[in-house]
Amino acid sequence: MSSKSGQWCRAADMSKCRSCRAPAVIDLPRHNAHFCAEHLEQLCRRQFRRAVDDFAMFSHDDTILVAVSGGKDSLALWDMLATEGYSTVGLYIGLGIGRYSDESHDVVAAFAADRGLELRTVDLRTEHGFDVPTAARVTARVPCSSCGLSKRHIFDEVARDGGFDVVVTGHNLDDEAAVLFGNALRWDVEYLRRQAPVLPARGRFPRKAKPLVRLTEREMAAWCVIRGIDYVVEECPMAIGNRHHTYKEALAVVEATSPGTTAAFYLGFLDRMAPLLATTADEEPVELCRSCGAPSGSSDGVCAFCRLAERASTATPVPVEMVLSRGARRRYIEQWGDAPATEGDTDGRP
Ligand code: Q46
Ligand code: ZN
Ligand code: ZN
Repeated sequence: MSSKSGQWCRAADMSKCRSCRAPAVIDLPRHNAHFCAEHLEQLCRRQFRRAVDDFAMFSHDDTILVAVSGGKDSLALWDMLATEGYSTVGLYIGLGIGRYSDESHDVVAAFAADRGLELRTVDLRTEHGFDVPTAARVTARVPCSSCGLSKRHIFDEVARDGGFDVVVTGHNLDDEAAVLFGNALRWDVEYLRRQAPVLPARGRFPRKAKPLVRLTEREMAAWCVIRGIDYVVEECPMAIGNRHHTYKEALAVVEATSPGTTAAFYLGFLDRMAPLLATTADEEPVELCRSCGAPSGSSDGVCAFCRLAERASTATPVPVEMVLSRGARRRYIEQWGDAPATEGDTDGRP
């Protein structure tokens, strides 16, 4: 199911690279230019370095934990970091999202083995007794809610236990612009305030950084093709129909008629709005979880992840097909093959 996509290459046949006049492989309307493979790679590296430097994300002395999902962004990020000489270890979290998760793990493991990179894997079901579909059913909330909570908890825990200086994720410009759009639509000031490309370490929470914030989804897909990176093209089946998706699509409509709007929206926010929202550093919750030792911030002394694990690990495992809406399940079966017998159509998100 994984493959290198050719869809990124929509350069006009006779177009020339802006830098060297060789035949172009990609057009980038936001730069009003075409690029050959070599100069696209240079552009991506420049944007990556600029983000790392501008936001003081990390240095070559730091040990970096790279959250890898098997998608193009996180693998491109790991490739960039490794080829720029940073000290990295990959972290893959097995979320238990059916064949999508199985395939993602295989792709990440092959990427690491081919390049001699160290990969750590944490499997939710094996190590914490539950998976994302089961958590979604038990909590009766959208799957991304317990998934996000679990991923954040495990990133923090592995970084803390392993003595890593920073956790990096592959969020790109389109992702961050879509999140910003959603936060602005709700005027969620607290989320807006924390929407920074780097969050400093706070007590037992490690530093977090997003080095791809100046690069788009399409640029990252092109990077993977140029660099020979095999990645999982299919999206997480549980992403279908979520709000993040809708915001991305809305921005894509604007971007199509007015190239560069997405970058101006997000980078302008960082430049002009974020400084106005900045306040003093967040206080770390004083209470530590009595189950896992992580900062809990809750009065009963148990963190949200441990509360979730306690509930979900005693429930009967639920296969992913049973928590997808009818449309998402149809797509899942088209992409990943027929589903086992299910208990009926949930026809809607849990
Ligand atoms: S993996 Fe998890 Fe994403 Fe799938 S369930 Fe939602 S949050 S969409 S990045
Ligand atoms: Zn060129
Ligand atoms: Zn805990």
